[in-house]
Amino acid sequence: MVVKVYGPAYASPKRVIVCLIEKGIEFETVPVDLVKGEHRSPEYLKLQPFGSLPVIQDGDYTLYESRAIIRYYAEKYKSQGTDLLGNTIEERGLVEQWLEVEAHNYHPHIYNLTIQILFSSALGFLPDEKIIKESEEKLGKVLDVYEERLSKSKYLAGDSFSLADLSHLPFTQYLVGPMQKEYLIRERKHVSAWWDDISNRPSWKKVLEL
Ligand SMILES: N[C@@H](CCC(=O)N[C@@H](CS)C(=O)NCC(=O)O)C(=O)O
Repeated sequence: MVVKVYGPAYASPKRVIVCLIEKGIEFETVPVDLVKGEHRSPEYLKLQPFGSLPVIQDGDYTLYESRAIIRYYAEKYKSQGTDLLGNTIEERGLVEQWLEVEAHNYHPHIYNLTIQILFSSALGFLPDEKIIKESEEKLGKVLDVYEERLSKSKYLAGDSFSLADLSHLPFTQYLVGPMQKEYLIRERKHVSAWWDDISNRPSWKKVLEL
């Protein structure tokens, strides 16, 4: 059964796609155009009642929320492809901890920057310099904690690449690329080495080519 991923052009669906590639799971993509409002169509809202991307359909199983989807596939195919969850329950605990950090400490600030810098004109408003400055500062403080953590372990949850690292890829790519805020990564030695490592994985390079 080929997994259908809705909305491949955007960052959150890419979180799912890079996971499917790491796990060696076959997938196909279904374009959904946010600018045209396709995520608000009655058909799409039947799949994702909050109107966000992504959704996956796997046979008659439908799942939304990108981090729920990556946890589902990492667990379902634990022994296939890259193990993304750790080998012991303690390692798993750390993966979960850093996934939560990504979602609740890292993501809100990088998401604000994304909306203000990259999508404000498409959404019809002017970027708010105050929000940009504050978000940049707050993200810097979060990255200071990452720097400390990554001075002690190669990846966020330990010695192996995991869902916790993977989950950072799409929005950090916006940060270092179109947002031109690469300095936030590069001025922190261990964060910089970590970013080079995870963003050079063949799975992520493949996502960028899609
Ligand atoms: N928590 C959701 C958030 C997904 C999200 O923010 N998706 C964006 C695209 S990257 C989106 O659909 N934005 C349009 C909207 O929410 O109206 C997830 O991780 O799946």
